[in-house]
Amino acid sequence: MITMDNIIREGHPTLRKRAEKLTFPLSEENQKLAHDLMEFLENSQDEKIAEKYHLRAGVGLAAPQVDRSIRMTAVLVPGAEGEDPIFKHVLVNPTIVSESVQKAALAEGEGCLSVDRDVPGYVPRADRIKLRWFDLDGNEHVQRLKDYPAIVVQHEIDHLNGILFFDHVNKDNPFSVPEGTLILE
Ligand code: 4LI
Ligand code: NI
Repeated sequence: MITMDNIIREGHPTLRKRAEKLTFPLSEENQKLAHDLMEFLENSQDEKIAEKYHLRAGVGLAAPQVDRSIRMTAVLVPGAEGEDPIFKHVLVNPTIVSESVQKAALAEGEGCLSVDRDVPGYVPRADRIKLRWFDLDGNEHVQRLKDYPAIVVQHEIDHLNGILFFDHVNKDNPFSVPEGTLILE
């Protein structure tokens, strides 16, 4: 299983590389990675397991964060207690087909499992995206996302392009955002 020891941190060169596209069929190794990335998110969101293994909770984990420079990321946005997840997929070769002009940012800012410090500030992103990706079997999916799930997916796709969330924070005034940006509580 993936633990925090397997997650590389800010300063590691892999986090700044553009990750490679995958081809199908996926290798056994990459299928296992997909499973392990999602298992980490499930474990990290389970209070008991997270405490036992010292896992920090996350809703997204991208392959480059475990030093695998390939275009794969797991996303697990939980639903309300006892409800199904809002978005739970391993995305292979994800692309944003189109995005809204409307921007949005999380009120509390963003965190990242590869960043061991608090970086305050708004991270302005598209509020709505049309996402295209491939599943592990090579089937294509297209889905529209908005608000929190859209922000998480953009954060994860950034990892595939060597971008970290604080690259988007305004250096002079971290809490200034483009006019009309929605602040998501
Ligand atoms: C426990 C169990 C407050 C502070 C609120 C925790 C289950 C921050 C928010 C979680 C913040 C779960 C999250 C992200 C933020 C903050 C990620 C807690 C895990 C909230 C996910 C990728 C940015 C994603 C909303 C500096 C590791 N996640 N909170 N940002 N949650 N979580 N990001 N922001 N302020 N990061 O971090 O997975 S997109 Cl689900
Ligand atoms: Ni991250």
